[in-house]
Amino acid sequence: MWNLKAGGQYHRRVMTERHAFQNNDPRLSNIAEKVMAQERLSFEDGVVLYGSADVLAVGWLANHVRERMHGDLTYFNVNRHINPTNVCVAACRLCAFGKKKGTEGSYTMALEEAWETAASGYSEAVTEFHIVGGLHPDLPFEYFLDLVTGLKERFPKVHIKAFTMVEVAFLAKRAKLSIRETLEKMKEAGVDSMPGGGAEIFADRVRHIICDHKIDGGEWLETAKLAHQMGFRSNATMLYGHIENDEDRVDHLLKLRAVQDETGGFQTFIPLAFHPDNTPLDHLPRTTGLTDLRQVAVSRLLLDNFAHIKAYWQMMTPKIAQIALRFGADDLDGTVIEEKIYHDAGATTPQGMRREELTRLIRAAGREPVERDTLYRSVTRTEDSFMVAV
Ligand code: V47
Repeated sequence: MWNLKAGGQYHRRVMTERHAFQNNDPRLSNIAEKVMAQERLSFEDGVVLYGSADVLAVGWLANHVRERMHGDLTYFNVNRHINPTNVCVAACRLCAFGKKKGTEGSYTMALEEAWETAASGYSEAVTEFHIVGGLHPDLPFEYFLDLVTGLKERFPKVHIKAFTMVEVAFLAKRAKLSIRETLEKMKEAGVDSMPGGGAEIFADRVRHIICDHKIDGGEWLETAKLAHQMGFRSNATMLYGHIENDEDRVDHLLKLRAVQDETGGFQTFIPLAFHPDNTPLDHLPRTTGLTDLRQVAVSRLLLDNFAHIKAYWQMMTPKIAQIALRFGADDLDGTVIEEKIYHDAGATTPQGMRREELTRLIRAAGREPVERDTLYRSVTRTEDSFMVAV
């Protein structure tokens, strides 16, 4: 139905059972109809969603989808990040974390140290270790396998989400193994799933500038596909807010959607806002709150085959992440305990957050917190342990 508004502007209202969608951008009307009819959005729709001045209407649509999928349920986990080394040969312009071997601030944990780190800094049992590191020029593949095996021996109940597709491809090359053989060995060692990092932006033009020495976008997607076919679940990310344009972002999201159609192996999508401090791109401005919220919303709308969209509070700040729970996100990530990648690049968020604080943020957004494990099974806690619903 069309309503004539004062000033001659037409506003379209798309009726649903419970709500009416209103917008100040007529280009959103067709998109709203598709969203209500659960039809897939196109590349052109994605570009319109990024370009629309009516961010609240875009957010409303994303929230509609989020509530259709999850109601008020909002997920978080009790996890710990471990970054075994920051030594990296890649020298990506986007990164402040990676250091050349032997330079100031570079480090590599001895295995004992990594295992001790895993046990430190929390009083509640974590359900997940999130392990990401630099591309070290001479640490052997066995170091990473031993790291995982040792963690599994010490913490048999904890899910190990380790090594981005970029690390998998790099370790395969170093060990002179195929990607399949590398993934098989990781599985034998105890890797349970993979984090979503290293995806950045798939478009070659952008990738050449921000992370020239990493695998290209096609290789990232092929590695993820193979991992899924071998039974791993993984996450997917997109680094936005640097030199990419709206078309690059849509292209990235639709490439992920196409792989997900084939494998169904992605669990959650995590948009990551570029933090420029201490990187060669430090002349670029930081993203704004509305850019972050729009990114969450467009991700929810385009990635119709992803179950979850994560508002990673470490990257967005707890306040924006909380608002994102009304812009399409259904997950805040976790307690983290110690974050390095964003803090090296100027993040001012706390290093970690207690479980109680995460649930408070979720409840204050009018949502219902659910502690999950990495595979989104609900977790029930006893005093010093946890149980996963299967
Ligand atoms: O791949 C690096 C990004 C990623 C910067 O799977 C930067 O659950 C912004 O992937 N500014 C690693 N971003 C982190 C990651 C991640 C985080 C949380 C949860 C999950 C998950 C995965 O961090 C890198 C890169 O895209 N990154 N430097 C920077 N200066």
